[in-house]
Amino acid sequence: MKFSLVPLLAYALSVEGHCIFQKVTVNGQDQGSLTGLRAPNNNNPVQNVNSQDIICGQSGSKSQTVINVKGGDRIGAWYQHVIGGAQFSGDPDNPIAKSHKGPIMAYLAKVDNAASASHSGLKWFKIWQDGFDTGSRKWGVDNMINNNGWVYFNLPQCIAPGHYLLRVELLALHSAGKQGQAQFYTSCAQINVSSGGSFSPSQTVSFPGAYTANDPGILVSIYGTTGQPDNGGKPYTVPGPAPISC
Ligand SMILES: [Cu+2]
Repeated sequence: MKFSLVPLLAYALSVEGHCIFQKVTVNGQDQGSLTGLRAPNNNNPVQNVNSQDIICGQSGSKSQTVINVKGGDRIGAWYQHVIGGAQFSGDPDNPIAKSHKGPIMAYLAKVDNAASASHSGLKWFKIWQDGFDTGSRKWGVDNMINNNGWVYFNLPQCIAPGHYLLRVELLALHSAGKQGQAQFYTSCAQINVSSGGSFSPSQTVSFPGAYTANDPGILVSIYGTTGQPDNGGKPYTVPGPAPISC
């Protein structure tokens, strides 16, 4: 019997373990599926850093809700393989395929009305990132998988009150040794900071614009000499600016 591996391989590649950021918690309080979010309708990544889709993902669902938060609140961002959770019972690629190593980041941009503002042309600043820890050799994605898809960070205490878009970005680097093959998984949450401080960023970045396809954290082979996805134990440079401190 002639047995071809080619169709099997093609199938395996077509069910890649992508993911979607699709739910928010505030201090543990569940805001509901897709509530307060601009999220893609499917789990395909964005790979072109110059695309408008790099901002909040491919356009999909857009909530009318603005989520109320305060400076210092603990935000949870939930990534799962497909909208709603696992693709099927026992899905090994939920919340994401284990191959998809990389950093996770959070940015804010001030807007007048988070429910209606365009996400184009905004001035973004980074508030948090989980890159690669050379000691444990764990990536941000490893921590997300260990938390069943949850990414947790605190809104800085100093954030000025008002409406913002909160852009949460997972960058999967398993194929990033070739230009254009890094995978960006991003949605934006619409938030209203009811109390905080008076922070106003002195430096901001644009999306698109903040990244180039050959940034050291975007065009990068994360594999060590024996093929292990640990960046060879070397430090990894997370794309974009440093997170603010206050
Ligand atoms: Cu994927």
